[in-house]
Amino acid sequence: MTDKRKEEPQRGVALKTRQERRTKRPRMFRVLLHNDDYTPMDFVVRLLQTVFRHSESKSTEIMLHVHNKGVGVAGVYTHEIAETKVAQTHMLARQNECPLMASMEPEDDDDAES
Ligand code: TYC
Repeated sequence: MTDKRKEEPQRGVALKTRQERRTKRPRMFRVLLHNDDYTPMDFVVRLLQTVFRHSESKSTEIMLHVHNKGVGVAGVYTHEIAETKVAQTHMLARQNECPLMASMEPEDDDDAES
């Protein structure tokens, strides 16, 4: 069992399987909005419309969820797009002197790239 020659072919098979899945399914990230006491509700609704491309009613729904629960999902994107949305959120918030915070977290997906 400790013989390296017996383990190596198994590693090769495992790598090939992961590579096939990786091209099919990139890892996805939730962009989260966090509640605070100072950012105006209408600013959050406009941000959800402009940065996250939601309708006005969906934006209001998400904003109220964050307001009531403390955190909520603004959208789900690949890593680079999610990073850009977080940065755009922080830039717009700071320009308007709002403390609004966004963050990102990976979706649970065993088949996605690590
Ligand atoms: N709690 C804020 C208020 O009462 C509204 C708000 C909603 C702020 C969502 C941030 O991510 C947020 N004005």
